[in-house]
Amino acid sequence: MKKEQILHGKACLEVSLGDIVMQKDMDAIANAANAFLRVGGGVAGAIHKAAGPELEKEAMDKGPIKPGQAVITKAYNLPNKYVIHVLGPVYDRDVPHDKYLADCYSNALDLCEEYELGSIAFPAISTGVFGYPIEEAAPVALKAIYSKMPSLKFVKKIRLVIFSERDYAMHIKALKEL
Ligand code: AR6
Repeated sequence: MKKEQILHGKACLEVSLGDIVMQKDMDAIANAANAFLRVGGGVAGAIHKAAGPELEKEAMDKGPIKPGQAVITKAYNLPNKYVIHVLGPVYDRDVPHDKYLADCYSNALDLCEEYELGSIAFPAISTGVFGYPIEEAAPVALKAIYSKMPSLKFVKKIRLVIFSERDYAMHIKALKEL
């Protein structure tokens, strides 16, 4: 698997090329959810398909959520303990989009700390259906995670799982510019 990583504080930040539902070694994965925490497409569709129908039942009771917000559920048939559902900003609508996008990563990491989790994998939130250009989203995501790393007590590994070679290259560029 293609990957690059950096250390900061006591945590490791990794960018890898892959599929968010295949992260067997991670305690939690993040879902690029919709406000009502329904199944949806893209990352959400893949996560709900792999987790099974129980995931939507639990998640829907926790919605609706607002841009930047994060909620946690069990992971059911996924190989992880938890799914952390975040609502990314719709690029043209939810402004300032960079603040809402950073909040997604920051609030998800806060939930990991609250649940004393050691690791989480994120997809590139908002960069699909929600239209956030990948070259703008990559540095926002990486900076939001990087700035939280020194304060993390439980989380030791954060992985950004990127779905295409082109998007992966954008994230590696942003990782090197941190
Ligand atoms: N693993 C990792 N990344 C993936 C995968 C996967 N299996 N599948 C797609 N991506 P999106 P959003 C990438 O649209 O923009 C849903 O319908 C994809 O290439 O899943 O936050 C929800 O219900 C893209 O770069 O999330 C919401 O309504 C990135 O993941 C809405 O879409 C995010 O794409 C959320 O839109």
